[in-house]
Amino acid sequence: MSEARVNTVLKIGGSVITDKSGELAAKTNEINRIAEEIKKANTQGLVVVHGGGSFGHPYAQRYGLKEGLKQESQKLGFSETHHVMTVLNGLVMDAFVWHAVQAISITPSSCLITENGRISDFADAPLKRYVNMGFMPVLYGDAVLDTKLGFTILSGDQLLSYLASNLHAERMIVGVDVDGVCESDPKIDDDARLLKNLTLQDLKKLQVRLGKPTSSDVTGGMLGKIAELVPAVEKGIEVTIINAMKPNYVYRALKGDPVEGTVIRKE
Ligand code: IP8
Repeated sequence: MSEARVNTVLKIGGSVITDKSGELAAKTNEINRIAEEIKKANTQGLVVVHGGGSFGHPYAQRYGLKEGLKQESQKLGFSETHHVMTVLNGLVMDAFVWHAVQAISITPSSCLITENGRISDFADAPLKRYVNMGFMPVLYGDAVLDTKLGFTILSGDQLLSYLASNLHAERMIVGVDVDGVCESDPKIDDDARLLKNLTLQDLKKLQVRLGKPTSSDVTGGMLGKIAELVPAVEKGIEVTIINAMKPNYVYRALKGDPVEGTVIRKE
């Protein structure tokens, strides 16, 4: 079969589509608005990944899933964590289908395996075929099997970067609940200065400076996000980080129109 024509991989952060101060708290208005923007942008060759927010993270943390299988009782936690992710994904899929987007959900725990937390095996033939046929695959951070750890938590960011690299995407767009990458943590510092353009060199310095992830986020917050994006950026895939809470930012980023945020390039 010919190569899948994936152009853009878009990540919608869990903090955008859920309320992270609650548990199992979906922001259905935001989910619907973003589905509408994606419909309106009509981007060809688009793959969407969403995060776990107040669905996946509290469960993954409660059962210590990221560190792997240590006791039998965690297996129920694995089932629960994966299940709540399918519930959130169902809400996202609801919004896409009702906005007449040809979206198709692809379950990471059923088609990929990690080794020590890194994707090592991905049965991507269906995904590629869906893209070739004009569908928009929708994936998410998930509880997944791991050859060394038994199981672990795969972040949507690792998935985003992996898909962009392996499907030879031209760009990645990351929608978060802040304006982009800032010099300090914008959730603590009101005067945090937005960094509009970064190179990999700048990124490395920033990794040292950016704050620790919040305790509710088992996959590492902004710091984890940036570390995950590096391999794709190294391959020359540009990343734009935008505030997806702001109406039409996702739409404008997809259209390639000017939009406030942080663009990260190789150099
Ligand atoms: O929100 C993690 O995905 P992320 C998903 O993209 C789970 O880090 C299950 C916690």
